[in-house]
Amino acid sequence: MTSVHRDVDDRIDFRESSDGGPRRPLRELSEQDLRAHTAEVLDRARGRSVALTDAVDDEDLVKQHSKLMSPLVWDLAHIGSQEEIWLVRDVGGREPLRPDIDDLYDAFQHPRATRPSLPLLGPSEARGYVEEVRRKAFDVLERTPLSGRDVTRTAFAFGMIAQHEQQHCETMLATHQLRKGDPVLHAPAPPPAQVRDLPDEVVVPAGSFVMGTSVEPWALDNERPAHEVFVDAFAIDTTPVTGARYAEFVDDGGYADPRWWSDDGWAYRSEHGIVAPRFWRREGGRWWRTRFGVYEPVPDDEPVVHVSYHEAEAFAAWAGKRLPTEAEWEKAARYDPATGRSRRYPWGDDDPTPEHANLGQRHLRPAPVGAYPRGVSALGVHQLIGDVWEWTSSDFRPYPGFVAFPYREYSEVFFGPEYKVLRGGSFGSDPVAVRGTFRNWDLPIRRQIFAGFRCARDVHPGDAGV
Ligand code: AVJ
Ligand code: FE
Repeated sequence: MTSVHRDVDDRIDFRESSDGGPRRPLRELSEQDLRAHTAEVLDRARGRSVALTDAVDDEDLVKQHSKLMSPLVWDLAHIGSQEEIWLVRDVGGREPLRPDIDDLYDAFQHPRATRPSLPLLGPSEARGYVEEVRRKAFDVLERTPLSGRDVTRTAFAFGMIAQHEQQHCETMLATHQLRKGDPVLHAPAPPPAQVRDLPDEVVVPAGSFVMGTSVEPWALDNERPAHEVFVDAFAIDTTPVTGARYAEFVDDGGYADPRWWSDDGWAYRSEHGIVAPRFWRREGGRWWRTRFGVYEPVPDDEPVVHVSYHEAEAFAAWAGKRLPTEAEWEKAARYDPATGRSRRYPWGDDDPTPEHANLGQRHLRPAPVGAYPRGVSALGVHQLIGDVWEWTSSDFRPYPGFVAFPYREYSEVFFGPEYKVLRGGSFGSDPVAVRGTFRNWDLPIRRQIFAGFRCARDVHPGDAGV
């Protein structure tokens, strides 16, 4: 794969939205409309963090449910602390509210495992703090010109903080999944499959496409800039790998056969005695799982979730395939062969609606494959956005021309070989925090996140379909 950094066609074509009204790009909104939209997005994030923290009692809020996670009350105050730092102090130029707690909620000062022993704000203090910060942040939003400085142009910092809160809402949802006890979160089931008998794979011919973005106003630093990438011909699974298909791998002895595993993967599997996805259990001749406190059969046709990179890679080897690279994933999601453009989302440039993708914690599980025909990409690939994060084979690295913005600790300090990129968002991700260009990353051993995968393979000129 080669990548060229030069001026590329990176425009956005908005069409009519499904409800008839024009859906306009953020940068074309009046300041007043942009403020109203931004306030709505911030309100939606707050509604969710309040719901996730009100769902349990105070004892549960301050407790550590897993060594991998912070107490929920830490996430809540950390959300407020980041909002204070960026919106109140930096953008607003206001006096600090609680300079004394900056360090407690600095993720780099205290690893997750040590957070419960810190003198954290208690539940009611934390709730009061985030409310006070939000009042000030809304006041700043009212008064700040949304042009000029890079950090305020098109309300960037406000969008970044809304995404930050939603990212922590997904983290808090993962904490809920690790929590023991009766179910406290409830949501309707996702839609059933609408289309069946989809082809197994889609073949994508060799060629260049535009990866990343320079024009999406709320895209984060690691998604920038847009650059042209040549991708060899490949085939990619039409849908994520399902629970039934994954169970075939498990039942075929996949976890006991080092042929399918990398050295690191085999060592990790052996050391931790891993024999199936996290939260799976074999009972009465079939696989069961625990999902937000509910014990239920693993659904055959839902994408598998809670697998590590190592497990995804081993499955792919067993299946005679491999994981897609990040560029392959993004090309499958965004490239429109009819126009040669890269779209914002698989279905086009319009923001996601409930018809397009399973996002936003509307359903507390992935939807069956085939449930979102309206979310299909121009190339014919389904469910790239929503349902489950998808592991790619790529390390988390900067694009050519990367500039850290507005702070090195968002992305830059994580670049390198330790982290693998995940794409597409999950049922737990809010639409504001997922795009065709959005990049997530985690360690290859992690499986508490809502991650699954799909496979890819090389195809060669002369193979059928190329
Ligand atoms: C992009 C999901 C890897 O949760 O560690 C939250 C997002 N950065 N607070 C994370 C983030 C700072 C980040 N991920
Ligand atoms: Fe954070």
